[in-house]
This record gives sequence, C-alpha cells and structure tokens, in this order.
Amino acid sequence: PPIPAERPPFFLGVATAAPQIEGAVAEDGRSRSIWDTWAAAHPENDSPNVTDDFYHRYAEDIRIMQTYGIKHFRFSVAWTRVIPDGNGSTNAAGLGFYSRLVDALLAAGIEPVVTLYHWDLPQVLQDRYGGFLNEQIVADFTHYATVVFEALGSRVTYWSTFNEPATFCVSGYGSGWHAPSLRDQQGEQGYVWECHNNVLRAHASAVREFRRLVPNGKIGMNLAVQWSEPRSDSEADRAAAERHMEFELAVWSDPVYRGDWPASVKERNPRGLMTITPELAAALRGSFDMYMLNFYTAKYVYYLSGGWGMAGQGVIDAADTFNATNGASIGPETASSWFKEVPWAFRKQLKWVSDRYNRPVMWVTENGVAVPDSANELLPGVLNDTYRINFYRDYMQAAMAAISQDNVDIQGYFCWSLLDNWEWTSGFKERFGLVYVDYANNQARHPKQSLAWLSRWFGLSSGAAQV
Ligand code: GCO
Repeated sequence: PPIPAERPPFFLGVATAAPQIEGAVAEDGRSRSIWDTWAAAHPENDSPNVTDDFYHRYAEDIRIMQTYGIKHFRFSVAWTRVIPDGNGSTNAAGLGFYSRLVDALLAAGIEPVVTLYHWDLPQVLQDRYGGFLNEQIVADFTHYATVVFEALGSRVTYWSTFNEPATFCVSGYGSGWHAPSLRDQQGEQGYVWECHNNVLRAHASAVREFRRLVPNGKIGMNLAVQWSEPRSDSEADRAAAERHMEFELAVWSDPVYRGDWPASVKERNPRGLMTITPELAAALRGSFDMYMLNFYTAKYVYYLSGGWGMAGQGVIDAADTFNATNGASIGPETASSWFKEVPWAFRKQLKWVSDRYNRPVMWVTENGVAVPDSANELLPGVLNDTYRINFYRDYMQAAMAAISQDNVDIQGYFCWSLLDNWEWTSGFKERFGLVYVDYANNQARHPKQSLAWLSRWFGLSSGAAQV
C-alpha cells in the first residue's frame, strides 16, 4: 500500500513481554511463574518454555530493530529471574541478563522502556500468601522494583510498574480465565478489588523509591481499555457506556489524577473496594509521568437493569456486545475473538482520556493485530501482511486526527509486537508480530512487510524496506 503523505508526529516503538518471548524458563536460576503453572495445566495451548527464545537471541532482534530504524524497545523484566524466591535475595545471573540486554540496546542506539510486571508473578508468592490478594505483595513488589531500579536506573529512563492491571486482576482473580485462575465471578469475595487495591498501593510505593533512585527517570503504568460505544442513543445506554469506561479505565487513573475512585464506582461500592486515604492519594499524585495506554478494540454497551458486569467488579448495569441493536457489527473481524477493528473508537478513546485528565502526555504502549487465518499460513506468503499495514495506517491516522483535531498530546506509539509470540490463552495461534517467527525451524526470524512499511512511513530507513 502507498505511504501516506503525512508522517506521524510521534515516535515509533515496538513492545514485548518477558513471558511471551524469552523462553529459557529453567535457566540461570529462574523460578516458575503463575503462567508457567497455567501453561503446564493447559498443554493444548502450546508452551512458553521456548517460545521465541529471546533469552538467547536478543542480539539478532536488536539487529533487526536497528536495520529498520526502531529506536524504542519496550520489554518486561521477569521477577522470577531477578528474585526467584519472590522476596529475599537477588539472583545475579537473572539480573545480569537484563543488564546485558540494556547495554546491547544502548549500544545500538535503542532506548529501553522497561515494564516491571507483565503478569508473571513468582508462583511461590501465589502459594505463600495468595499473590495480589494479600497486602504483603506491596512490600515484596517494592523490594523487587528497588533492586531493578538500582541495577538499571542509571541506564534506563522510561519505566512502567504494571502492565494492564485490569486484565490480570479481573481475569486472574475474577473470571479465572487467566493465571492464577482464581474465581470470584459475582464479586462475593471481593478478590478483584483486593487485587486492585494492592496494585495501586504497590505502584505508589515503588514510585516513591523510583523518585529517590532514578531522579531523572519517567514512569507510569500501562492501562488497557476497550472503548465503550453506547448501543443506542438512549440516555440509559449512554450513561451505561460512560459508567463502563469508568469501571474499566478511570478506576485506575482517577486515583492518580484525582485522588479518588470515580463517583459511579463509589456509589456502587462493591465488596473489597478500599477507601483511598489522603496519604495514598498524596503518594499516587504525580506518579504517572505519562499516560500509557494499550488499545485494541471497542464494544457496544447497553443498559441492562440488574445485569451482569465485569467479573468480580460487582454487578454493573451494562453489558457488552460487538453488535448494535440494529445488528450492525462494530467492526471487521481479526484473528482474535475478543477484537474487531475500530480505528474511529481509538480516536474517541484518546480524546476521552485527554479531556478527563487535562491533556497529559500520552504514549500508546500497545496497539496491533493478528491477521485472520495467518497462523497456519506458510512462508513466504505470510510475510505479505497488507492487512496489518492497513490496520496500522488506519489506527495511526486516527491518533494523528486526535492530535491535530482533538488537542491530544501523543508522543510515542508502540506496536504490539516486535515478534510473533506466545499469546497467553491462545498459544501460538495468533501472530501479532512485525517479525514472523518460524517456531518449527529453530525460531528463525523473518521481517514482515508491515515492519518495512512502517519504517518507511516514519522515515526511519529506506534501504531495508523493500515494500
Ligand atoms: C498486554 C497484552 C499483550 C497481548 C496483546 C495481544 O496486556 O500487554 O495482553 O501481552 O499479547 O495485548 O493480545
């Protein structure tokens, strides 16, 4: 597809996560994570044991980024490598891996962007005290974060504490769909909120150490949301959609920017919801240097009296669907059942966040797509991912419209993902990479057309891009 005349005004980065790409799960003293346990219990779902073998092949991936001019690389550190026992002593071999990785990135002119927690809790902490259900996690996470800040803080400027806490709290401790597979579907135990409370406390506590140890660094938290589009124009549906967005997204960022839960959440007062004390509010204030948003899709929301809500969040009277009352789909299918393509919703979402929080600097820290039917396609055809090129063109142009017409301040944009990888409950069946990974042939890397095309659009390379 032709390169659009106007170049995006934000930088282009690529994102990854340790459990999805590293493999080497038993090497250099790494302990098991809750996702290793999950994978062992679901052998039909492939395995993260080797996946992209990034642990051994990162130098090659850095060369690929260099070739295409990518200058921001988002990756996560595995707690299980750094402090295998969850708390207590540091494992020098595990920490050494990230130190070498950071050095290699910097030597290649690539800015490391570090996520401290991308869902891979040490299994020992789940076993010992229930993981995020226990306030002990706050001290243990802070200790872990401090060790990493001390080791990498002089070389790494950009950080995130937690990736998509809504996803791991709701799916891990509510619906049971994700590790550690605890269920509290109706919210009777208050699990999801306990998790939520402890993530906010741990974030505040880790950022306090961060300010001391990495005074010139920038930090935030990657928040994910699906835009809530009212299914009809009725007042009830519009209010339900707004409420849904508050329960899904503002419930994380209101405590940071406004010092309290959204009014709709307080009113509902689900079991487990803590009171945000003035001390916590003060610690959270200013703890986002930028608003890091992961965005993929949207759904219709409608008012449903007494209906179900998000798992464990307490009953809220909105439910979601991909189809409007008139049967219209919210967008075309992708390879993922949870995800339809809706660039217009991306623009609305960016404006919603920007308006609510008084125009924060924003980074899109994940956006991407798995091409339908591409999982079993063979080389070289699968490298011809025009579908993904069109997806990125449309979503990025929506972001550009948000900047030029809605006064949103977006400075960075990370594609999910650099590499095809282990997609959690979908195993290897969904490929989100800009680079194809041939799992059957020694994890060989093959850059897709989308990588070359994006690189050209952003003006990052010309030679490598043979589109
Ligand atoms: C995340 C995401 C990634 C997924 C991606 C595609 O939360 O950061 O879950 O890890 O692979 O969103 O589904």
